[in-house]
Amino acid sequence: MSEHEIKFQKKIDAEVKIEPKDWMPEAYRKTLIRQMSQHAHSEIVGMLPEGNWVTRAPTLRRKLILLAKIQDEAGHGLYLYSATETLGISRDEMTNQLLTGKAKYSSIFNYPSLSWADMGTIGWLVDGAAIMNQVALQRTSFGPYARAMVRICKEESFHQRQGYELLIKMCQGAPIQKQMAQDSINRWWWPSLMMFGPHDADSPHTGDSVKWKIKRKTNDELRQAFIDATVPQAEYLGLTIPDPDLKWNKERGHYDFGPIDWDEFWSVVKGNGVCNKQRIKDRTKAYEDGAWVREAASAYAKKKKKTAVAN
Ligand code: FAQ
Repeated sequence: MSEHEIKFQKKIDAEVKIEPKDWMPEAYRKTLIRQMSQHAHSEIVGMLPEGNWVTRAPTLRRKLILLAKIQDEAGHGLYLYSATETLGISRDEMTNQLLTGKAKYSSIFNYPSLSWADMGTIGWLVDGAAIMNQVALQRTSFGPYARAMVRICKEESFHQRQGYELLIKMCQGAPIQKQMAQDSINRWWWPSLMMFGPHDADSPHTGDSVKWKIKRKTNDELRQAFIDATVPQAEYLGLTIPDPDLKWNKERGHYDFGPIDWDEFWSVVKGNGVCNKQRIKDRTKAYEDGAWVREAASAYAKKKKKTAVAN
């Protein structure tokens, strides 16, 4: 280890945040750019499954909530892209990596949103899983990432609650509404567990990320915490989690659960999920449609700079 590296690790061990201009190992910078940009991409691709239901929201109140949530996700993408730019990569480069398939985004957003109940389930399970991961990231070692997470977590917790409240209403409604909620959980449960990534033993990045305190908890620890927190919530709704092996384990003090279909996970990650192609097509269109906004903003910035110089 070089002197720089020893000093860096000491800082990490002492819980001192790393800031953009501080010395950092190249591998630390690269890991952060990879994880943070993929996180940002997930936020903006994650707007699409919910965007699908804006025009079909059943009431004005539900429509307002859904619109506010989707706008929040755009904001999360913005904080995260900005935080990632401090590591020396441009927003254009990151966008290019997303649109050309070089960068990943969360597997969960390649599943279709088929019914209104999915708007509740996405909030409850998908945002619920996201929060479990992001609460730990509030203490991540890179300052701009940790600070972005504090605000994001506050908003995510509203997202989770609005989803759960939607499902409570559906479960108290007509039998067909409760059935819709059950069908939705049947489809989203396993993909939500996959959001936490492969088992620790199969996770190439966990070792370094834990050492550098980028990750404060491992994939398996977070997945288990999510299951333990979510099962009682499903019971309260009167819904069944689609896992026959799910059982409280007294000795472990945790729920045991059945095997995750990792073939499905990797197939989706590699681009073969139901919606992968559509998601990239939609993001590409949004990027192209936004060209005039970027051009106008650059022209305005240039004009302002010129005026500032003249004064
Ligand atoms: N999907 O060695 P690990 C949200 C990849 S935000 C796709 O364990 P790592 C809000 C991984 O990138 C959701 N790929 O990797 C919202 C790596 O490939 P690479 C996003 C996945 O980074 C809600 C390879 O597998 N949250 O939902 C996935 O240490 C509703 C090996 O894996 C974040 O991004 C996956 N699920 O751990 C928005 C949180 N899992 O890069 C709208 C920040 C793993 O070498 C609506 N990220 N891979 O090519 C993290 O905490 C970590 O990056 C993990 C993965 C835990 C996701």
